[in-house]
Parts: sequence; structure tokens; C-alpha cells
Amino acid sequence: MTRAFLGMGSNLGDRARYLRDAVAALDGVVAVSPVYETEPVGGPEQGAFLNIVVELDTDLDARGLLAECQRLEAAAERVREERWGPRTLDVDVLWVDGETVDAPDLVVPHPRMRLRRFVLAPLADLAPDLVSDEDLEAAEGDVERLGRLEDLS
Ligand code: GSY
Repeated sequence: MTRAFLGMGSNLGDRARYLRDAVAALDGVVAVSPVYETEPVGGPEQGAFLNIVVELDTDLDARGLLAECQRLEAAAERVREERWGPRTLDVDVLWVDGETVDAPDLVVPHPRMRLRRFVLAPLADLAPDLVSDEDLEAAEGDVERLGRLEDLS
């Protein structure tokens, strides 16, 4: 079994419900980070995201996890519209212990994770070994910690 981390974000509809449903549909969940309300990074002007990171203990490899991410996004009625635009649910493979992938459709560790505070802040809560203070300080975008996913209305 391998430690892996997925990043999740939502900025359309009932944001907390989309995150809760996605976590509930995953196997091997070890921990869920606090929820952060985050300033959108990139793309058009759009509403604030809720972001979390989920830690898994899994026997899937990065490509198997990508398939899980796509399954969760489809279940959230996600329609691929504008690139970087608003979405009900975005799920990314951030990190898989001991595995790197560099393919056209999948790069692991996630190539932009160290640039984005909406990823690094919740990741640091679960895996301080993966996030340096310097990276967290230098990353882009304001974030506010809201609390536990199960406590959000
Ligand atoms: O890459 C995930 C989707 N996304 C997000 C996000 O989840 N949170 C914030 N704050 N900005 C984002 N821009 C994109 S694209």
C-alpha cells in the first residue's frame, strides 16, 4: 500500500457538498485536510473555491488514481467548459510516494502544486514533510482556513 495525496476544489453550486460526496466515494481515505476558501488562481474572473487535500492509503498507481479523479469529476456533473473556468469539482493527483510520471496526460508530482497556496496549505496540514515553509510563503493566492469539511453547512 502506498501513501498518495489528491487535491480537490469546487467553486460552482453547493461547493461543500461536492467535496463531501467526492471524499465519500473514495476508497482508502486516511485523512482529509481542513477546508480552505481560496482566491481563484488563473483563468477568468470567477467565484472563490473551497479546496481540500485528501490522503489515501492505496494500491492504485498514479494512473489508476487519475481514473478515480475522472470518475469523481464525472459524478459531480462536471461539464468541461472554459479552460481554468468555474467547475463543480476538480480532482488532481498531487503526489504518490515513490512514483513519478511524465506523460502528456499526467504529470506526478503535480507540476504546479508548489506554486499554489490552495494546494500547499492543506497539503502541509496533512504532510508537513512534503511542504517547506519557503514554498508555502512564496506560493500564489490568498487562502483562509474554514475548518473541518463535516462541520461546513
Ligand atoms: O487546479 C484546480 C482548479 N483550480 C483552482 C482551485 O482549485 N482553487 C483555486 N483557488 N484556484 C484554482 N484555479 C484552478 S484552475
